Amino acid sequence: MTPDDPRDRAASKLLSYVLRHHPEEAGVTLDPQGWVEVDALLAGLTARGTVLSRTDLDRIVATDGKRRYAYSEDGARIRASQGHSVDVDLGYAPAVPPPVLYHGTAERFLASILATGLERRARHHVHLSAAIATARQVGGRHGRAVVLHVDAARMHGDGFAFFVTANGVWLVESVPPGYLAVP
Ligand code: HQG
Repeated sequence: MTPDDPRDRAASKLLSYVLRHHPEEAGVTLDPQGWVEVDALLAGLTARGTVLSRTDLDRIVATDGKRRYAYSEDGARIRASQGHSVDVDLGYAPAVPPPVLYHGTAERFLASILATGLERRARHHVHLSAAIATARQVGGRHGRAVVLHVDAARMHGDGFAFFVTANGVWLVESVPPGYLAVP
């Protein structure tokens, strides 16, 4: 979370929680593509004790380091660009991935990953990064980071569908062990 203000950071965490996992906690529902009316969201958060104005929300959306949230074209709705556990279809079109993508994880997960491949766990997809540095940061959230190299070119050739989110995260259903390398 990159907003400078600690209150913005806390609000951004709450937004992720609501928009990806528990919209009911703010008294709102997501439409099938994950969108929620901004006015309803702000009213729901306020009722729950987090008073957030449209100006606050605009600032959080604009300063989030991973560009986690996106407004609809008319600015009336908002959604998380990725990371949901609730059932939404974000409508991303399949895309041709770069030849190599990276996945950061914790060292202690490595043996299991090399045995069964990367699984999506609680999320809709396995998340991959185009940049090693990003993958290392993602891995560091779980422990001592290790970066796996994913042979995306071969996976794509073998028929795996890849998607890229509005904030540049690459998504794929799973990565079988044969496409993984630990440098
Ligand atoms: C691991 C953040 C054992 C996987 C980041 C990961 C990302 C396995 C953990 C986004 C496994 C799941 C996603 C297997 C996968 N055996 N462990 N077979 N398969 N794992 O948090 O990729 O801040 O659901 O390596 O920047 O860490 O939310 O996924 O360590 O883009 O916007 O299971 O979350 O973005 O952890 O992170 P997560 P992730 P946000």
